[in-house]
Amino acid sequence: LFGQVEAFAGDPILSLNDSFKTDPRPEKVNLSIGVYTDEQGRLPVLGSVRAAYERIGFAERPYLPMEGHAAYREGVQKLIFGAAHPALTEKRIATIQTLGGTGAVGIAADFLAKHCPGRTVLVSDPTWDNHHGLFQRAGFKTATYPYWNRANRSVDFDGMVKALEAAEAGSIVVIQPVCHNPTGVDLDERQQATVTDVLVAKGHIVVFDMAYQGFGASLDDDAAFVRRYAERASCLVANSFSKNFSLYGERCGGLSVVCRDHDEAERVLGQLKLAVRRSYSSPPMTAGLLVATVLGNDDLRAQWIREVGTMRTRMDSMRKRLADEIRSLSNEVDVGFLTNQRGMFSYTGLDEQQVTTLRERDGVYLVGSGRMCVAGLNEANVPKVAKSFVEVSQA
Ligand code: PLP
Ligand code: TYF
Repeated sequence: LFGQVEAFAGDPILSLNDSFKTDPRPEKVNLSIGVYTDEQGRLPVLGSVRAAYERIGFAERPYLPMEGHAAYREGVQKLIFGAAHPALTEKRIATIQTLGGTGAVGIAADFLAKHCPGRTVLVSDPTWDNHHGLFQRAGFKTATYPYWNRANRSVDFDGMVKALEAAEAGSIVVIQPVCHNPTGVDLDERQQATVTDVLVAKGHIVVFDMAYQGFGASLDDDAAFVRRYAERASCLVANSFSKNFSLYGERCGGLSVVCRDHDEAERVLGQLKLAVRRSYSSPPMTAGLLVATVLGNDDLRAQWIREVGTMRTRMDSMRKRLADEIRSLSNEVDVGFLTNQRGMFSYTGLDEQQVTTLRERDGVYLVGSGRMCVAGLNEANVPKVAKSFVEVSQA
């Protein structure tokens, strides 16, 4: 019956993570998968989340509504837009609880396929691979806009603007507003303003995908691009709590659609609920309660904001430690990119061959594109990673 079914090659990043686990070398270093680990290499259990878990306890578990937990959805809106944002006070944002950031982008794609069909979808080159996959699954063709400038390891801003201007009016444009995966380079405030002008003038439909809010500068600063954009035009915002709550397996995320007015938002919310109904009916209760309890209580929210700060500060200091350590070994390797990029990832500029050498010879695992997850660095492994990096760069 299923003899013709093709084998699935697996997700390259998850496969790499699996081969890391079976690598017997004790001094191996995992800088591959996008997961935040602490100085001891463990997934943190945030104190705010543990406290929320204890407050929730276990009681009856009815279905949540299609759109998710009410306090969760309110928490998402305040966190992303800020409590005083006009779109929020005017009640023209439709927000649903989703199955992580992946679920948010997936429902966004399904919603757009039904209500804005036939448009081109533009994603950054490079981007999180699933952007192509999720929009193609929904029936769209995807194309790319330039983003990465290999020569100076920064944003190819001119290329990006030209492509957005050249695209057919009303195209769907996916933008990672902060802590870009996989490059680690973001638009600065002036560039955000220029891109906003182009997007609004062309009537493009923007899908912001924010998976790392709080890992750039602060929870509020990281949302600034989205907040300013939403003052100018309607847009969709997918957000993930996987990383900033360290709740990967609970599948916590949100999708918010900023609309013209309250009536439009009500109708859009209805269509989002329908998309959910046809896909998985309703989101998970424990995920909803955990995040809603942290975001909805002043004490837990304050504690969580501090804990996000701790994760961000550790990643920043590891970037600096690695740069310093490489400089102490060689002044021929340019390490400025490490501290100019931010969030969980750095595009190192290493090619596939160099990445293979790092892995096979030294047990240092990066993604084949040269992406390094800086959260996998710690005080103990930085000297080893620096030495490998210098050797492979100068070979
Ligand atoms: N979007 C981007 C840009 C990501 O990097 C990720 C996760 O790596 C996601 C979405 C998916 O997030 P989640 O794990 O919450 O589904
Ligand atoms: O970029 C990354 O590292 C993550 C990894 O189902 C990932 O996207 C890949 C597949 C998946 C969950 C996470």
